[in-house]
Amino acid sequence: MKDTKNFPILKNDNLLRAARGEAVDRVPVWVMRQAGRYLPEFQEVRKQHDFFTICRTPELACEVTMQPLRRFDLDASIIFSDILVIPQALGMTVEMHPGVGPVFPEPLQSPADLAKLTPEGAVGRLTYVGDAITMMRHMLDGRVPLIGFTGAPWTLMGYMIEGGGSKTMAKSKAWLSDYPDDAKKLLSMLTESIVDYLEMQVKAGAQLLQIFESSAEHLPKEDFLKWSVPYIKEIRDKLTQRLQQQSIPIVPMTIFAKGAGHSLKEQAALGYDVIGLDWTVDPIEARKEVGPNITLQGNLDPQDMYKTPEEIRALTTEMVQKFGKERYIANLGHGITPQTPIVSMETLVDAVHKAL
Ligand code: 1CP
Repeated sequence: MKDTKNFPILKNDNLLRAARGEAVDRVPVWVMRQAGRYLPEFQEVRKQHDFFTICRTPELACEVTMQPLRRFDLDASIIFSDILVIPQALGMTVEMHPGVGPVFPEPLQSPADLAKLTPEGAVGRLTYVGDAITMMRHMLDGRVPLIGFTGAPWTLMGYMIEGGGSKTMAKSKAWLSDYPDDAKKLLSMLTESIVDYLEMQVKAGAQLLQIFESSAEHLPKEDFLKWSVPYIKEIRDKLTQRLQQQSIPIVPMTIFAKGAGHSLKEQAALGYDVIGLDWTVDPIEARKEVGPNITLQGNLDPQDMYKTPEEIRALTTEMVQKFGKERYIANLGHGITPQTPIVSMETLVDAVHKAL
């Protein structure tokens, strides 16, 4: 049943070409969290099923992955899942409370709790993501590439210690200063699981991988370079090596470290093909920082999606013109928010395609 060899031929490969630095027919565009709460058809599915049931049921995960593609002329799909499936596979309970977000009833409270985590066989508990990826490749019928993803170690560590979203990451930061060896142990454990998980996603059919370091924004530059960057580099290096050993081609990889516009040069040295930018970064400045050999992705402010279609079109056109057609993937600077009007997405996608 699991056919990972005879995938349909890709008809629109602009995303992959942009990621590899090749010429594109049009600037590719997709949107972080393009499946989700701003879509009424997603809300309908959500009324009937728990969030993680959707993630764990390939038919449901594929249905919601497909939803934005039915409405918008997007150039990529991203498999429906969540970054928090890794903490779950490590033995932690994660619940998704509507209107609140993720909740861990028993977060890591002290280094002694690390002994409760179960890294052995963790990737075996995530095969449902691989199954959804394989099913989705067939369902897409080659229309656009399929993106796989993971959270980065520091971001996942944050959720596991804070027990959910946090405005300050105070407890996680206290681990970095009070228990640095245990913090390293946890970050290394997460890194290993992430490499296994991404290897599995590539084998299942993921055509590009994005690493979400969404909580980079909480770290000052020095701490970002110490507690985030080395693990992100290790993920890329180990995955490349792992796939090479099995003669499997590596797929392009994107690092999206939100709030780390202070370290674009350092990010450009990590071996990733694409750097995702949040909306605080100026496109021209970013290009100067990273040089010509990296693809940039981003970065319209998600709050701009509440403006009028005319304003969204003008802002999008200006953004695309600043980035240019080479080595560029259009996106928002973070995930689309739940109250975004549908017409804003239509306008964004159309404006990207018509900008150049
Ligand atoms: O369409 C897509 O982009 C694919 C689906 C996707 C992705 C890539 C979801 C579905 N989540 C994610 C990644 C994710 N999850 C990130 C990284 C991206 C980002 O920074 O936005 C993070 C931080 C999470 C954690 C998470 N899951 C949050 C944030 C909580 C916070 O404030 O700290 C929330 C609200 C979720 C739930 C979630 N994940 C996805 C959806 C559609 C939802 C809404 C849940 C619901 O329906 O109730």
